[in-house]
Amino acid sequence: MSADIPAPITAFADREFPDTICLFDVDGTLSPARLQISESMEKTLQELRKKCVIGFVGGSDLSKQVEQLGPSVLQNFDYCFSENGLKAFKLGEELASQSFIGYLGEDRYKKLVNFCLHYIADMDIPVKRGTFIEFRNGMINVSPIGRNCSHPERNEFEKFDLEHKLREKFVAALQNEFPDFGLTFSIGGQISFDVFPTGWDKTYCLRHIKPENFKTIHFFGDKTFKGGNDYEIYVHPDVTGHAVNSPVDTERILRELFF
Ligand code: M1P
Repeated sequence: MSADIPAPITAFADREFPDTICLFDVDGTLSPARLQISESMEKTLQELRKKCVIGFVGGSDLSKQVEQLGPSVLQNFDYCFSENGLKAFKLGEELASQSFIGYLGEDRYKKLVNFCLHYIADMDIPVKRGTFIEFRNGMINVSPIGRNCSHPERNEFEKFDLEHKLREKFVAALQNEFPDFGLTFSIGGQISFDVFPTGWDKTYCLRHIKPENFKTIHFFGDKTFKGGNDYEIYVHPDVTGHAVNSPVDTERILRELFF
């Protein structure tokens, strides 16, 4: 949030609804995909934080979330969950995290990466850039065009993929090749898919908030359909899920619920 807006630092118990937490997906929910949060959304969240506890849970790593939600993100949210909560912060303090490589082991990891790189090399797509596999703490992110593409190139890829189902076919090939690796392949954004151990989806973050015993857990996300990366948390029995179609829609629902 911008420097001229002081972030509230009240204890959870002093919020108007101390037993309620609002968790938000990032891309398409708090900000447009891979773009910055609006001033209006920042103000809404600041007001919301006076009423209840707030957090975000995104598939991306923290550096991308800082780009999108601002450099003070760890101060402006009570909970910050990067990589589905595999990297987690409460009130700016880091919580215990999980490692993808620790789960999979170097040998199986190498087989997976080699398969992906061969598959991408054989793909005939209009544009290829760089960083086809991004290695993160709790997952890997695989992109046929490469994460270094420009914004117009990412939009073009998304359209091309919608027509040719490149990522869907890639995921099917991976599921066929590695049925016993216990992995989930999740298409959450425009140009890539995330690969993580089954169960390490966005519901993973719920274990970090369990000690607070929140009575109401709201979740807002735009990929809440089956196969989307918000689906599992959206349908979780402990969660009240809200499907949104844009950040503006998120603000509309928040106004209805809290203001
Ligand atoms: O937050 C959704 C997804 O955002 C990015 O996806 P893409 O670059 O394909 O638009 C990635 O950071 C991905 O990991 C994440 O799930």
